[in-house]
Amino acid sequence: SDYSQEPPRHPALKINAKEPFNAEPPRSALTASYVTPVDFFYKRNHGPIPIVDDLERYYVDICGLIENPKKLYMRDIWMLPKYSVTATLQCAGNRRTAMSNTRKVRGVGWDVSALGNAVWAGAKLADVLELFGIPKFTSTTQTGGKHVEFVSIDKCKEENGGPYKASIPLRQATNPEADVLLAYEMNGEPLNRDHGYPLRVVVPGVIGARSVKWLDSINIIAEECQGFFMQRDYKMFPPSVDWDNINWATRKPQMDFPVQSAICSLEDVQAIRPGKVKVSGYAVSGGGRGIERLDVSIDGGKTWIEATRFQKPGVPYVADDIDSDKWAWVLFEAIVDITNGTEIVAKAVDTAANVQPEKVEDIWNLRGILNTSWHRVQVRVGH
Ligand code: MTE
Ligand code: MO
Repeated sequence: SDYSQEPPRHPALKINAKEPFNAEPPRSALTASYVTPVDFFYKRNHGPIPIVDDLERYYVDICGLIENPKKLYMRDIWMLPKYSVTATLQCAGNRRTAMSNTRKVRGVGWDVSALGNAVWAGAKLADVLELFGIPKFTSTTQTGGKHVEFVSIDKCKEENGGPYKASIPLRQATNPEADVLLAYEMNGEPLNRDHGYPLRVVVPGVIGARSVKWLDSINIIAEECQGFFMQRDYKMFPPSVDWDNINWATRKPQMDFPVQSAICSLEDVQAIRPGKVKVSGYAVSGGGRGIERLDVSIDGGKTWIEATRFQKPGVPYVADDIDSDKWAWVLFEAIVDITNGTEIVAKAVDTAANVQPEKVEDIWNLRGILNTSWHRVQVRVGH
């Protein structure tokens, strides 16, 4: 593969793998703002970054089980109503390094910053599909059935040099409320190359792997996508399954993200001065569920206090409120008094009362995905 034409990247990013390029921002930079600057947004790739240089000639093939397969040009997409959706994208491998530290897993190592919150803008996939005669979802018209496959331009070794691909159920794709976008903007600017220029899918509330970048075609299919990243990766297995007894067919591709949080104001082992310490970070859940509560402990999880939560400065965050961004993370903050070395812990509760699991061992899986265990940091006090 050819990595000679990669785009420039911010030098502050921590590089977890160089080719393909995988990098995340430092913790402190991650939660400095509600909307993550593009430069500091994690970059997760499986091959070289493709180059699309002629926007006039770029198109997406709409094909598969439809009456009139056709090319969709950028000008067709620009003609559709433009929607802005503030959504957090999180890699299923976020916090993998911590899972691997208890028992080795396979995959790129990530600290707690393999996620970011952006304002994505573009056309709704439901509007695009309607152009091709596929009606919008209403709860009585469709159950189960077909899938919508997204195929990229890039080439990756897991697909034997073929493109990255993934699918979502047609029900979700045609439901305007699911806010699935064909996005051409990120934070008010055209997408940059790293994040999918000129067009990517954004599937809010779902693991990042389904938000296919550099879109080449949209395929309406009868069964879910049979690609590597759907069938032999990004599936959650129990701790008893290892590489010698794995049967990929027994599990579904992971879609919604479970409830997650992490402390970003402190490193995993942090030296501090005694006194007031700021404990801040992010909390986010999948499926459009809000964050009901964020608990902080300064005694390793014996006792807890509630942190304050916010999205926009000055606007009180109310989980699942009409004015909150349902697909976006919530930032949290608690000021605590620390006199001696201890373990500080964060755990979130979403609006379905899902709680992060206490121990990473209980959710250990061979691919090291969905490490949503309580986030713990050790503080050492120096006088
Ligand atoms: N799309 C393509 N075409 N190729 C990829 O390697 N990686 C996926 C997804 N879409 C990927 C892709 C994964 S695993 C994640 S987590 C997100 O893109 C990362 O998006 P980002 O790099 O914009 O943060
Ligand atoms: Mo990912």
